[in-house]
Amino acid sequence: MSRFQGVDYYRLDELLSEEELLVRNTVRQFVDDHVTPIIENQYEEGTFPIHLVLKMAEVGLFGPTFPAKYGCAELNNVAYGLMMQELERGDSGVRSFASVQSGLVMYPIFTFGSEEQKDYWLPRLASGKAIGCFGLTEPDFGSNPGGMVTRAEKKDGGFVLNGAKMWITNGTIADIAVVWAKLDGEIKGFLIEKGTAGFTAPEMKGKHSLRASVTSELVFQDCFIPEANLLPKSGGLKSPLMCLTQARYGIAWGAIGAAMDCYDAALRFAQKRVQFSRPIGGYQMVQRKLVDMVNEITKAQLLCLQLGRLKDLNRLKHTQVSMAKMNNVHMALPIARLARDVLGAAGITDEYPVIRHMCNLESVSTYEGTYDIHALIIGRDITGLDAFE
Ligand code: TGC
Ligand code: FAD
Repeated sequence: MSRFQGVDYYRLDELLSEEELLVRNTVRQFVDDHVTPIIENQYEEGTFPIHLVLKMAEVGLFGPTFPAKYGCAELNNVAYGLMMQELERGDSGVRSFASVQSGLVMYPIFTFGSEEQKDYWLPRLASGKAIGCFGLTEPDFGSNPGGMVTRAEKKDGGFVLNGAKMWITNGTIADIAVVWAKLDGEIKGFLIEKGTAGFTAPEMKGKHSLRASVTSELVFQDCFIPEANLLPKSGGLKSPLMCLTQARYGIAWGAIGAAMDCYDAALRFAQKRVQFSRPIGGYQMVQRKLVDMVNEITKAQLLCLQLGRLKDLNRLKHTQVSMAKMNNVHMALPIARLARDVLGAAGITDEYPVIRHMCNLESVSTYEGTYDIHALIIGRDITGLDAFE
């Protein structure tokens, strides 16, 4: 049984099905056994634990909501969310790997792909035999991906791609890249296989955040792609934005996991650490910090649980996912900082997971839309007025 007991101040476990609890506990144990023991070293080295990919697949972490015929577990979205929560308790970089594989690679192939593309790629991605990445962001187009300049040109038997993507998770290690480019002015999705002539994916170095994750550029120079590699049902900015909704959903749950791990470390430390002849957890100001943490975590859990139930009922609005991504990352970062403070000097070391989570959450805050971008998305929804125009 996992040492980690979770945070459940409002008895939310009572709202979970047996299957959801089983899935949650399985991933919790997986993190204890395989992620926690190695993650500080990987983070320090700045490498992704690639040896975990097949093990992650065995636990069903890739495309868990997709049909069994592709080798997936056909779980509901609450179970999927709980998986992302537990994985991010281990590390945001490891959760990112799974989010990209499921939400940003399997989802667009499942949703916009041909039967041949689905039959070929989905079982490989589910089993971890193939790794995927998602190229939307460009050097000059981050929050505003609709402005992208990567271009596809129709040629005999296929397309020629020119352009560059930046900040792409898994890029260098990916067997297949889902890349968004303009074809006659309309955004389309393309599948680019590793080793295609004219395509390179150099790793980006120098990150102080998400260090146990590969981040890359994708460069296309007269890169020829066969006709069969166009995602035939994709079209317009809406297609990549639909993928972002999937990944943002997982991030909203994941941020809870990082926050729970920080709270757990701070609580246990505060109960033991003695200053002025008392455990620091007995001081009013430290208690206030711990209470703020558990309070914010509980609210974030409620937000995600209802979000997941709505998603399972097909009643989800993407603006609701924006709210959960915005809120939950915004609650997790201050919790990591507060936990770091409670730990004193020990909080800056790799003896505790807190500073790693804190640095990771800076990336999580920026990718998949910043707080302000999500605020504007929700602002547009409630006022009917578009601040992006
Ligand atoms: P806009 O007019 O809003 O949208 C065009 C059409 O798309 C629809 N739509 C969505 N549909 C599904 N899900 C969403 N999230 C959607 N957002 C919009 C919308 O209804 C519209 O449909 P229709 O039928 O009317 O045509 O387009 P806009 O240009 O105004 O968009 C602006 C904005 C800010 C919302 C959008 O560009 C945006 O979300 N920007 C943020 C960029 C971002 O988040 N990039 C993430 C890159 S991937 C990444 O970071 C991976 S991290 C991976 C990891 O975990 O490691
Ligand atoms: P900008 O868009 O330049 O924003 C800079 C600042 O300006 C932000 O504070 C933003 O909120 C603010 N801003 C921008 N527009 C407005 C506005 N209209 N009003 C008010 N404020 C505004 N992308 C992918 O496609 N695939 C990936 O796999 C991927 N993985 C990533 C992994 C990591 C580790 C990181 C850090 C990023 C990743 N990204 C990925 C890119 C990520 O999605 C972008 O960084 C993000 O969308 C923000 O874009 P930007 O960095 O260009 O910032």
